[in-house]
Amino acid sequence: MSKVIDAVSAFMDQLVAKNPGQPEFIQAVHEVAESVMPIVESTPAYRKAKILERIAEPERVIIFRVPWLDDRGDIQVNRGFRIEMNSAIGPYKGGLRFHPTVNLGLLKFLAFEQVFKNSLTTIMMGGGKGGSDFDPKGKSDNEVMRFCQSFMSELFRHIGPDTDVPAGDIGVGLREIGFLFGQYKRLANRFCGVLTGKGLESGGSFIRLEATGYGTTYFAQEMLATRGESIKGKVAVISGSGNVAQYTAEKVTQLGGKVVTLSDSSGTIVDKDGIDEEKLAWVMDLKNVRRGRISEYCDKFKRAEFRPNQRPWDVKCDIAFPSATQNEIGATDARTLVDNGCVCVAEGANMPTEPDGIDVFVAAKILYGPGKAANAGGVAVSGLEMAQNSQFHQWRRDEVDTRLHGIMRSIHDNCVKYGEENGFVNYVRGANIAGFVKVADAMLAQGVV
Ligand code: NDP
Ligand code: 2IT
Repeated sequence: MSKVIDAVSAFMDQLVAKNPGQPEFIQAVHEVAESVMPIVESTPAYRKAKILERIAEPERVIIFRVPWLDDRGDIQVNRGFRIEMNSAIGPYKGGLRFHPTVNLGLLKFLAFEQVFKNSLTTIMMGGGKGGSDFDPKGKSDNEVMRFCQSFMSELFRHIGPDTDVPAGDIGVGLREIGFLFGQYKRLANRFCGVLTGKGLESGGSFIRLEATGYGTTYFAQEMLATRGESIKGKVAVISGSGNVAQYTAEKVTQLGGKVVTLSDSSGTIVDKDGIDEEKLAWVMDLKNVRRGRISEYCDKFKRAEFRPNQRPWDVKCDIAFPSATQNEIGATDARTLVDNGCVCVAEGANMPTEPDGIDVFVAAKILYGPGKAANAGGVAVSGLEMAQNSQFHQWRRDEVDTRLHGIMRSIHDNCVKYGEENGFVNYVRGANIAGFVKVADAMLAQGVV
């Protein structure tokens, strides 16, 4: 065991020295390295081929200037990125994030996570991520369009349906993908599956909009089933109020659970009566059409309470669905959740729990589904969208939903296969090992590239 610990720390020392100022990337790699090092150490071929060292180094990073004109006619300058992390098992695949906090290290963490997540889906997709420090909040539709057109004017030469296929993430939804696709098509003179998450009328797939939230809920269902439990009658807290949060709330409610919170970066709304279908429809209009703030919920639904600058983790629940952003659950929050009786955490967001928080969940032996397994439904349906686009054919809604459900079950089975230890499933280890082995074997087969 101490040999493995030494190997992890030697590997991490090199990684830290090579990647200064990238704390999220270091955090994400450390978690995977801890899980897979026993396998790397006991597989001479992996060690000799420097699989771990290569997997932590992006194949290619593209950084570019994105100038655009705001509504006053002033010039704005943002920075664009695309991290092409790993193409061993398929074309680079992963979302674009538009948020002021975006930088190289943040996107490298997301691209790194994406490699293992995509591997878990069983679809042929490598890992990538991109985005910009552009903030769509408070911008007009025309400003967002001009930004997207400028962003794509550079990105288009690097992507393609068999090369690199971006999609949405924080700040990039249907509207942005529409503008990005329009500009790609104009520049490349090709209608193809170069982006996923497109509108249904532009070659998108049924269920892609819902996929991450639905998939995370299906994953929670699978975890609960291992203990003879279900979502019916359970109280759920959800953070965020964007795409993932909304469709998690929808599916949890459909399955008989009661959702009592949503949040955004300004605070949390608590509705002890439950955010039912009707209230959720109002939230979707608020967030997706009127682009308002979640606090407005309490002006409309008077029995609900707004807690400014707070996260939902101290609200008593059975299940938690962190669905906003990275590092939103610390050790104290994790302890509060466990102490209040939370039995299941399914991560819709990427890396929402800090390492100390994960330790709390694992030590308490609750059902803890890490993002790269639990939220893989989004990219899985992106993979299905690519398959449909390559056939110029659209599958039915129920057909895609059935496939999504099947994929989430198989990811869960794989986590159990690799993560079971003395009757307890460590989903972190399970997801990391299952995701890693497939990519590592493909890299071995492809030689030193
Ligand atoms: P959206 O942009 O639709 O929504 C993001 C939500 O999270 C908003 O409510 C936003 O609040 C909140 N949020 C964002 N940043 C912060 C922050 N720094 N602090 C507090 N709240 C914040 O994004 P998505 O729903 O698509 O993404 C949510 C999470 O899910 C991300 O971690 C993303 O990587 C992950 N994910 C998304 C997938 C997808 O298909 N879209 C697939 C898999 C994972 P505010 O409006 O105030 O910023
Ligand atoms: O983090 C993610 O998996 C996503 N944002 C979705 C990626 C995709 O290509 O659909």
